[in-house]
Amino acid sequence: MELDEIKQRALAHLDDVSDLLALEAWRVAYLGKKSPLSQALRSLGSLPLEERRRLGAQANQIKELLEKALLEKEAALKAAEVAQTLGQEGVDVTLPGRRPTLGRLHPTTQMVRAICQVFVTLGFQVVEGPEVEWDYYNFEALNIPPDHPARDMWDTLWIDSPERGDKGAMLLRTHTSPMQIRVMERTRPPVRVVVPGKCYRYEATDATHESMFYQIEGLAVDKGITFAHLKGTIGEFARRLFGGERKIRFRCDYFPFVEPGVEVAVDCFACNGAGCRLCGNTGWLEIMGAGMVHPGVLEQVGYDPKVYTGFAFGLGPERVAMLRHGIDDIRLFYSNDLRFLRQF
Ligand code: YSA
Repeated sequence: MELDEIKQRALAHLDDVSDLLALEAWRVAYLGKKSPLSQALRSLGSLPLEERRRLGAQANQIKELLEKALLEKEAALKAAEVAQTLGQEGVDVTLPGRRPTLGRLHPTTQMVRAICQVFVTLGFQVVEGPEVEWDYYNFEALNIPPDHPARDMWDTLWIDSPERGDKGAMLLRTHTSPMQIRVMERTRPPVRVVVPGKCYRYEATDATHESMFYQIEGLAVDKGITFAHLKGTIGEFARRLFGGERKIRFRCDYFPFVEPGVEVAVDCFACNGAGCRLCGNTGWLEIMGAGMVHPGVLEQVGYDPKVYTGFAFGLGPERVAMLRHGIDDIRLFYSNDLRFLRQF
């Protein structure tokens, strides 16, 4: 077969090739060892020199051309195959992308972080502690011995544990105050910590009570700490969280681990103290319990109460978030209703 004829046939046949399998057959037929082109190249040796040169150059040119045509055809067939697969799967690459769903922090977490951040700027460290506690830390070391009537203030979930040791029974902590003891046991003054964390109480839920909720504890102990430091710190905290003009009210309250003990309220930021729905027409919003650390508590951890004094406080971040956002039922925080959670 003439070289030119080989070229014409190969190119004509390549036009009819419609898949990769047929393309491989074409390659074997026109570029393989037994192809007319390879045979022609092999037979060149028997020709006179002049003719060998001319036909050799022509045969190599045709080989290069066919190899190039093979690569182009292969690329075209592969592209067509991809396009067909996408078409079968119904992928329309011209559609706009789907927006990924972004998560967000739970409103309680946002509130806990905002409150801790204020105290961090006031020089407090953030520490965390166990939710499963010993009676000793939750009650005894906080001046609440067994059978003390003050235990009724905290309806407790007890844990049936074989381990008892010298720290008494195991329980789910009812407040974050046990961390006051744990922190003082392992540090020497000065102490300045805030402790966020979950607490548990065996109580019926209602619009302002959950059986699992958060508290943030604060503790400052050093030489010369007075009630004025407590007032100044809480006042600054309230102004930073609720706005610059807030007034603070302290009224006597009872907690066995402080002396004196107080309940702290800020004037209502919604009505500026005039009285409204948010503050129940009192003009005040209660935000925490607080007081000067009881000398008995200091003695319990080996601090000399004649040398060191301190203040402590405990607040509920859900209640603060309720005040801030006008939420009227604490149960909304933990009932996993996305319509509620997506608002924050
Ligand atoms: C008091 C004096 C201190 O020197 C230090 C801490 C304290 C607070 C004390 N440990 C305590 O637990 N007091 S408390 O029982 O009144 O709770 C404090 C706050 O926790 C409440 O003001 C409220 O915001 C929140 N809280 C209590 N029980 C709750 C609750 N939040 C939701 N559901 C409940 N069941």
